[in-house]
Amino acid sequence: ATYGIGQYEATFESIYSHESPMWYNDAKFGIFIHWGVYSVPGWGNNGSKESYAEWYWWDMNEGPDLEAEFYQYNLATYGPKHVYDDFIQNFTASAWDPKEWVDLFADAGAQYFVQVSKHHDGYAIFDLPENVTERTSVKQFPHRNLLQELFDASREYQPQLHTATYYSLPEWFSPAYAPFGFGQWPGGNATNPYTNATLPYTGFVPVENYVRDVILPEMRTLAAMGTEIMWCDIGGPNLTALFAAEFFNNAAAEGKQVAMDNRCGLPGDFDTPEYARYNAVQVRKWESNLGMDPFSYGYNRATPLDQYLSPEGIVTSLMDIVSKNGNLLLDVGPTANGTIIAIEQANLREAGNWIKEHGEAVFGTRYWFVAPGEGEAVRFTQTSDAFYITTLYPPNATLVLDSPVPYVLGDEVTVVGGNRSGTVVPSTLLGNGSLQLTVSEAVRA
Ligand code: FUL
Repeated sequence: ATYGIGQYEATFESIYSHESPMWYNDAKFGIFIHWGVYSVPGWGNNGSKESYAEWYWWDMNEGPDLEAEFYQYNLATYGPKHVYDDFIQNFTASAWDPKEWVDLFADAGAQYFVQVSKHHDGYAIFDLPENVTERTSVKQFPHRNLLQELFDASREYQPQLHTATYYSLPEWFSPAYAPFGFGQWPGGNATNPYTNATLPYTGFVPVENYVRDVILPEMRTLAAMGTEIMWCDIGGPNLTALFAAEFFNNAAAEGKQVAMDNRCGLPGDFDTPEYARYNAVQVRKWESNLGMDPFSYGYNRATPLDQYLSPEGIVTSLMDIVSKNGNLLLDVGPTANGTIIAIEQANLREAGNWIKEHGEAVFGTRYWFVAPGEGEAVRFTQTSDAFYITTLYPPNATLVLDSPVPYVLGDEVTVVGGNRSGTVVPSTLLGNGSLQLTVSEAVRA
């Protein structure tokens, strides 16, 4: 891909010609952060009933018929007159040290993070002019430009740690824009029929105005703050081609490379399967996003701690995804005071030990053209001068690879990482062409 200065025009074809940057293809592992007003209730039910906790506002408005347990939980916990924006005063960030976050991301071996800058609830955690919106963490609680503080803290780790932002295009229930937005009050007005709570109704604006006066300036603000990925959500009415041409051209002029995902209303640079992943190699770049929580991005206090993704789960997911040309964007859901809960921290750090120790098989690699079948507990990556075999479980003493691998008689197979790094693993080709490795007790231990 080339990224020429002034190369991009605000047309579908021009923006579509952009590709995911080299740093992004090399980075493999990012941390997603859903932190906002929804972190205050921080609840999304559990088990098979679990829903995304960052959807609290949506679910609390669904009423007793559609979301009975949600409705009851909200009523029992906060009473009938409590509206979503009453949570804002408890979005305190009182225990938040952005440096602790970026230290954790670095310990985890992550190469980038994607901070939610504004979710569907429309509450931005960065500064915006009053004529764009007053629902920001600067104008209201906790009266801080949280995104800017996080970006500032991440400087210590740059350029290794890339800084990026999630941005939801539409907003729910905004008194000014709801009618064309993603959601409406049930019944189509600004009073919630189930709680009788009424939001100040300021009249509705046409969609073109919302896109021009809210979405575009918000995206431009994020670009000016130096976001390296515009990770949009939901799509819908937009001026994305106009924004993207500026975003790409300005980056090129600064000698930087930036990316957009596939949810900005255009195909974007990479696909974003959600709590899902591809089973086969995809030639187009992709990124699987999922929470460490079994089914929520935002903090969910109802989730038992033993259900968070384990260190083994993180590592095997990463290697599976990377072997198929994907990146892993793994989400943490901090609490309202800015704490990343202990289980998430511990599991990220433990996974990070493995990831960093085996970094040469992960970062900067490319996929091998064939991914082993589901039953085969190995994954392949390669660079221009090495081929890597990662076992998803401790291997048997004799490991036979049925998949075709670029092995030539006489090639040396050695251990990567740890204190046995460099140890030779005896290898041979079987009569049917399969590679057989003899993995000694010492190497397996
Ligand atoms: C979805 C959103 O609705 C979820 O809340 C979450 O942000 C996920 C990454 O994208 O579309």
